[in-house]
Amino acid sequence: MRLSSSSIAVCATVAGLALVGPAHAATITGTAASETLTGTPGADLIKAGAGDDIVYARAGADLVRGGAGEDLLKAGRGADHVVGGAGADRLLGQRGNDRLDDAVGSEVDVLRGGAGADVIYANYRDHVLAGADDDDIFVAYADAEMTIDCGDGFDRVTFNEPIPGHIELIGCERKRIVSAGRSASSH
Ligand SMILES: [Ca+2]
Ligand SMILES: [Ca+2]
Ligand SMILES: [Ca+2]
Repeated sequence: MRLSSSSIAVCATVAGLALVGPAHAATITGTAASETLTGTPGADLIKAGAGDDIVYARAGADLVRGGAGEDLLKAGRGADHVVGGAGADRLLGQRGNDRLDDAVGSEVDVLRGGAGADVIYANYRDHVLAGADDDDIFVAYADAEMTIDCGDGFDRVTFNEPIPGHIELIGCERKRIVSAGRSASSH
């Protein structure tokens, strides 16, 4: 997509009126079909919609929403926010301090933070690979065969229920359990 100065001005004006959030370099909205969407070097808002989509957000602090379907979401450089939505998704934060969200549904998602201090929300049997640097991982309702590889750095994992015995934790420096009315920590 080619960016014109007028499209940037329109986006900035809308964001200014709403007084929320940054202006987006581009807003890219997919269809219900499976498709490949590519962002700009700036901070984009990309909504893939239904279908099994592939998204390349490229550089910039992007917000990527996979929607329904089994999506592959590659956030590129920059501090990105990636939301998988329904379906067994693969979320790749890549470089930058990213936030990866896929703690919905019972599909097996793969969340890979990459370089940078990432914040990752997962659940069920998801596979989390936090990567380098200090990461924060939040787990809602872990189930059998969940694996969390915290990688390098001082990483913290917070569970909102007791950790099932069969969950695999690799290189996670701090584990914290927060359940209704009480909390416990281990190092
Ligand atoms: Ca789509
Ligand atoms: Ca971008
Ligand atoms: Ca999805």
